[in-house]
Amino acid sequence: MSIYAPPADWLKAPHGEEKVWIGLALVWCMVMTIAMPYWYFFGKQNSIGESYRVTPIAFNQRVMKFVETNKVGEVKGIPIVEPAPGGDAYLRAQMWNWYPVIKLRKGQTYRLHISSLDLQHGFSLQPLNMNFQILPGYDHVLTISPTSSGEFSIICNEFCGIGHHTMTGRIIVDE
Ligand SMILES: [Cu+2]
Repeated sequence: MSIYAPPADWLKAPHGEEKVWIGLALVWCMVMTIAMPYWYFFGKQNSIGESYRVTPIAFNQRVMKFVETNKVGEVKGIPIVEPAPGGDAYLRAQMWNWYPVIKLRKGQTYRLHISSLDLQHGFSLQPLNMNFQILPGYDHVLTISPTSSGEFSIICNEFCGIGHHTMTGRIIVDE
């Protein structure tokens, strides 16, 4: 409730340039509405993946087991973990790191499980521009087959607090 009533003629129908801007916005909305499914089916855009409910505690246990059984090295105290071709890999997001470093082989297929232990993070694989929302309570499963080798950086692209900018990880793809 306002302190005093607005003048009776405060609401006027759109006119002149206003109409043009509303029209442009409407046309753009329609273009984007069609473009989104188009990109999904024909544009080789991001997979929507699969997702399952999982508690942060249970997901963390799977990550630890994955690291324990598949560790092949270490970089700056973070384990490098290589899943079996065709197997499952686990990546954990939490303020403010990605754990562990995952090592894959080019041309092989893996199921990459990603979840968060605390709040929402954004998985962004560079320089490929693959982006996924990572939420606590959900196991996001991406079926991936690396098509090029090298080192790929993971950055968090959802602001997640004071250390957000330091939240980086790595995926290594061998020939
Ligand atoms: Cu984050």
